[in-house]
Amino acid sequence: MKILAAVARGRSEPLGFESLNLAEPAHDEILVKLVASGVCHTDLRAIEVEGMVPKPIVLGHEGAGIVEAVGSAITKVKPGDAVLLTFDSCGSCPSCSARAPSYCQHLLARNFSGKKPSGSIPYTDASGAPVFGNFFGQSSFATHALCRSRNVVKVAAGAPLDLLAPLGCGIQTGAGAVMRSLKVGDGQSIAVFGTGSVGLSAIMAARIVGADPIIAIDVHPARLAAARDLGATHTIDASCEDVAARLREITGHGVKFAIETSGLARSVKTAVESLAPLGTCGVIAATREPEVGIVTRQLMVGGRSIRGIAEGDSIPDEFIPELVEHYARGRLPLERLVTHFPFEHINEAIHDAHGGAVIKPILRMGNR
Ligand code: CXF
Ligand code: ZN
Repeated sequence: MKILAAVARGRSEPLGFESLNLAEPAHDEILVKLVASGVCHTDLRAIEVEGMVPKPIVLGHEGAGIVEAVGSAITKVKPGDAVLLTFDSCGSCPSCSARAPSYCQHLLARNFSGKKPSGSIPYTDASGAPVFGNFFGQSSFATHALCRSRNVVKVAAGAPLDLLAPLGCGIQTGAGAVMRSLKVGDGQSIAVFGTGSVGLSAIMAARIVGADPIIAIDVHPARLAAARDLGATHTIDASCEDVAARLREITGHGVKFAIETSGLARSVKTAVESLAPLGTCGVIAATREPEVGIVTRQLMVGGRSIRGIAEGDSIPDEFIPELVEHYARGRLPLERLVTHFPFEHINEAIHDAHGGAVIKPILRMGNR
């Protein structure tokens, strides 16, 4: 079948709209007609960083849409079902067997290789040349996506897909870091470094679990205002305040939990240094600098920990419906993070996400 997709061909070129050929779903595949897709910073990184994914490729990994067709082995969903798309995992490695699919041993092959698990390349372009896809098991910057059972989550008919789309990555990453990975509890202190969509999702989740204080750190006053609006009890402007000193002032002996979403080495260092004894720092963003400068003595003395977090330790079939319920009850006001763009304006959405003019761009594909 023919689909329309935004194709990334080179690192400095804008995405280009192309008609591509996509095969009908195989026995274990699900064809989804996309209604919306969030844009995540990992999409931007994949465009920019040479070698992160093969090119040309169709990116996008916060898709939401309606099932159009299913292969013969699919029982989880049927045509007409509304679904959110998320990361893919193999389902049988030690991590998946231990209910930790976001640490699947085949995570890179399943989500970043540009190929299907069978090794085939999903599309051909107008000249018959191959185009990579299957990004996070979906490639949602398109009118249609081929997915598999493990990376689709059914939601209620009529659910607002053009708001819920980013639950599949950015929102579950931030919220899951608080609710799943770190299991932050009532009355426990948390500092969130970076108030993009992941950091703000962590703040909304921290409010849901009753964390206190909830301290947001960023350099943009508008983002800090958004953080306060969404649950932060305190904010620190790192452009003009001494973050470590302010954290000590607010908490006395340091924070129980820190979440680092900015990807800045000095921010990771401050986050770790700000931990109370037995505190944990969750690292959600990869730093570009090779050295972070954490002194192991800081970890050892006081039993402090630092741990990496991918996709908020989410088991999507369980956690995404929980988040949908929080949204429905008004506890996860996603609409405050979102700016909508028509699919045709994808390069503008990417530009605005880059510069921080918008928190979470969501593309509308014009279906439904
Ligand atoms: C994540 C996905 C899982 C591995 C680490 C990076 N990015 C999501 O956007
Ligand atoms: Zn993402």
